[in-house]
Amino acid sequence: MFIFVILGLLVCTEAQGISAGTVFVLKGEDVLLNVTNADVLQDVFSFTWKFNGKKNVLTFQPGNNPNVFPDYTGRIEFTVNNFSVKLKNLQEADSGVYTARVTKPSGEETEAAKYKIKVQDQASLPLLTVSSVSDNSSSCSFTVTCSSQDSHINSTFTFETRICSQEGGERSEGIPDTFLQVYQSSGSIICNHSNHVSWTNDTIIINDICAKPVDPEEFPVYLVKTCVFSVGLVIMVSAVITVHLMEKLNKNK
Ligand SMILES: *[C@@H]1O[C@H](CO)[C@@H](O)[C@H](O)[C@H]1NC(C)=O
Ligand SMILES: *[C@@H]1O[C@H](CO)[C@@H](O)[C@H](O)[C@H]1NC(C)=O
Ligand SMILES: *[C@@H]1O[C@H](CO)[C@@H](O)[C@H](O)[C@H]1NC(C)=O
Ligand SMILES: *[C@@H]1O[C@H](CO)[C@@H](O)[C@H](O)[C@H]1NC(C)=O
Ligand SMILES: *[C@@H]1O[C@H](CO)[C@@H](O)[C@H](O)[C@H]1NC(C)=O
Ligand SMILES: CC(=O)N[C@H]1CO[C@H](CO)[C@@H](O)[C@@H]1O
Repeated sequence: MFIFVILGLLVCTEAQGISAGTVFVLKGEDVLLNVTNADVLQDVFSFTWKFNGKKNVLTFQPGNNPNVFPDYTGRIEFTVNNFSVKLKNLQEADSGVYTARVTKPSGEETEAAKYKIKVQDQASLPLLTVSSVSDNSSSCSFTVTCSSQDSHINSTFTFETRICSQEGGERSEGIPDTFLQVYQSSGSIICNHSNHVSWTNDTIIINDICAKPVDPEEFPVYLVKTCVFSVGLVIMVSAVITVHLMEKLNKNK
């Protein structure tokens, strides 16, 4: 009987967690959990950060030192002014729901913040292989397999005198929030393995497969919309990365 009640409670806390927006964090990185609702921080008797609704992370009573629980000593920073907590060097086991609760002097309790954290490892290197190449004077067609440890996709590309077309190409993996995509961009076939915090790719140059050169510069614009979109994406991402790098360099000076 008791066990059922406990199970029921667990299910409830799980269900609540799903409604909180998920924050994805790369394994080994830090995350700052803010209490943005300043109103609830007026007139605090005691304050707690909890993990998955039951495990204490930290308790605090204004005027005293914060009390950090054993699993978190040395990897947590608490800011007394705004009650935010920084969790450092996150590991997969830290994935879960973090809630902040305020108790008023009257005994009234309020939820001050809630975060669903999901820690993801760097996406592993995928592998791109080519099979069944058919190449003649008017068209070049081939099938690629883009694979990661847990999943794979097959996709067939056909190039007919400068027209590029593709069948298949995208898949969510067995592992949630991890993706495998294959597409052509700038004369290459790209197999992209990504999750919310990282991506990596394996690439094959089309001209290494097809004897007749495929020059993306010469594709008629209206025929390669889908291809150009990927090129645009890569350029945009590169531009963002370049700006970031330049900012970082400037700061270091
Ligand atoms: C907390 O606030 C800081 C800026 O004050 C922001 O960089 C950070 O992403 C916020 N944390 C979360 C989990 O939203
Ligand atoms: C809380 O304080 C910390 C440390 O000063 C700061 O990094 C963070 O952005 C603050 N959070 C909010 C929501 O103001
Ligand atoms: C070239 O190959 C394509 C597909 O493999 C085929 O449909 C086409 O008939 C072939 N053309 C010639 C000239 O052999
Ligand atoms: C992809 O192709 C391989 C052989 O090339 C085959 O074994 C596999 O079942 C195919 N997978 C899908 C999802 O069609
Ligand atoms: C791979 O996929 C990610 C996420 O969709 C994207 O941000 C990244 O630009 C892609 N990389 C390449 C080389 O296309
Ligand atoms: C890890 C990896 O293979 N990264 C490559 C992904 O693709 C870009 C070009 O789009 C290469 O520059 C990277 O080396």
